[in-house]
Amino acid sequence: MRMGVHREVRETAEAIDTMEIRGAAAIADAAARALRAQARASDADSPEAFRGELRAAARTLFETRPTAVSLPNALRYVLHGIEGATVAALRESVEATVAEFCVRLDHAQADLGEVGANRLRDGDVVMTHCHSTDALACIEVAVDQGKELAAIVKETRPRNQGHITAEELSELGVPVTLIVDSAARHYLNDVDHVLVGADSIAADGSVINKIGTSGLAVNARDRGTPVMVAAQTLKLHPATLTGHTVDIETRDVSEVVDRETRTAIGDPDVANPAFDVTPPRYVDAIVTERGQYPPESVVTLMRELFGEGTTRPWEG
Ligand code: RUB
Repeated sequence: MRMGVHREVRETAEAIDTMEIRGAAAIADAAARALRAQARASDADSPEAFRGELRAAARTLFETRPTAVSLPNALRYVLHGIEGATVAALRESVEATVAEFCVRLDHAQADLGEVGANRLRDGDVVMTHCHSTDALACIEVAVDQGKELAAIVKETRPRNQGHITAEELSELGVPVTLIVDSAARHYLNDVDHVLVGADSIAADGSVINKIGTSGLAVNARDRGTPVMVAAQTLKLHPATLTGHTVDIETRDVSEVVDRETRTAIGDPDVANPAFDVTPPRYVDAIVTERGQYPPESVVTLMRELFGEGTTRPWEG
């Protein structure tokens, strides 16, 4: 009997699903490494069988969370990047391709950080939403350049990823004020930049990020506070070039309210969308490792990097 999906792939998929591994960049990195685990463990006796196993592993990973396009982009990078006429050659190619992908991911974040840091001036106050390693890379570089920054950090209900952001900013020596999400507008007059990450960027420049990003951006525009989105090109969603929309994940309602409380308050319907869409007119700049872009021109970069590709990672 042939090997099915490897245990490490199933464990990674489970960890992404339960958000033990979370954030678009971390998900991409973990998915690529899981494909490598599948390749290492494979006992396939033909190149076709080997590729079939990798495709099955990719499907398992793909089916975890629908919104962060970095996941299918990572799977596509590996599945379409490997070559070899034998199982051994293919296995080696997976090793090399995954290593190359992980290095590119790190470099992209570091390069993006340099670009984003140029937008931040000494003494600036930044408001964050959720936890984004791309956004934090910009702050880290600015701090390394000797700029003194302060941060107002939204807690980001229901999962409180703002706590992770607060902790990491404190480690960088950035003074943090943690606020409840609904206090954001109250503080926007004191803020020089809203800085967020992205799970996906659509061809029209819309930014798909943690629920609450769009309301924050609209309020920031009302207050005249610039909104900067830090997103490496891995977040560009190629299927949106041909009219596809980005699926918005809805998560379990128990993240919003526990069963006991829900019953006690009259058992209302509860909804828990995890992401929302910020239209391009509310975004001032998308900062990538290739430089900063006004959202409306990100489509040029998307065409250059992805062509018109709309296939799912294991197809085409
Ligand atoms: C995470 C989130 C982050 C983006 C970007 O949501 O919305 O802003 O994924 O993160 P969740 P990064 O916690 O539901 O995964 O810049 O690290 O890729």
